[in-house]
Amino acid sequence: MMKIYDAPTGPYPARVRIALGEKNLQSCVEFVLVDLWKGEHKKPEFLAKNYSGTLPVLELDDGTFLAECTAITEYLDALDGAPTLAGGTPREKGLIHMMSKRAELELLDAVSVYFHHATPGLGPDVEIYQNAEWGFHQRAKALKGMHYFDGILKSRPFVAGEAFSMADITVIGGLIFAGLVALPVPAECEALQAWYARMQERPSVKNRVTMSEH
Ligand code: GTS
Repeated sequence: MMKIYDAPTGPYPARVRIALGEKNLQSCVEFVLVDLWKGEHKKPEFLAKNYSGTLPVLELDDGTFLAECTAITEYLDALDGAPTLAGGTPREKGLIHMMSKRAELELLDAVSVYFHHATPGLGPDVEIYQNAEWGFHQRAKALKGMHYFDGILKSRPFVAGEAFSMADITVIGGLIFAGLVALPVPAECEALQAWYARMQERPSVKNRVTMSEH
């Protein structure tokens, strides 16, 4: 049985949980809780699994560790030989990768930097270096990113085009994190709000937190 090291309510873990739900793979993994608030992810034992000290991490049956949501999602998506989340054609793959990376750079990672640098973050024991100015700069970047994705979603039903993909999952992660740090989607971003409401109806998104309670 594969193992996922994560935290049930975390925005990055959410990305892999949504991917598992979309691919109907929830019963193929065992969840191992890592307590971020206690800094378990920065302890040598965990750093041996993921040098970057972040969640989630997927452990394969042969002992291989996969970190990075994008890498884990691509792996899970390819298992059945019918990739949907990372794209099938070269064009789809390129567009999805670009839009997912953009969602990290312009939204999700920016919100994360805001959280870790301009708020108490995970507390003084874990946040050993903070730069509030950088954090607020990233907060502004995230808000700008929301406007960008709003513009994208005015003209297409999903972030990378006509179908749900990893790029949608990454923007969802961004909005989950934004919700946790009280950074709401601006009212004028109507297309982004309508898309997010639709996304929250998907079973994979709805059931992600309780997925591990079996
Ligand atoms: N680039 C990584 C990925 O895509 O997997 C980022 C992962 C990440 O930042 N994960 C968060 C983390 O480990 C988990 S959560 O905050 O979403 O629950 N943060 C802890 C830290 O100290 O940065």
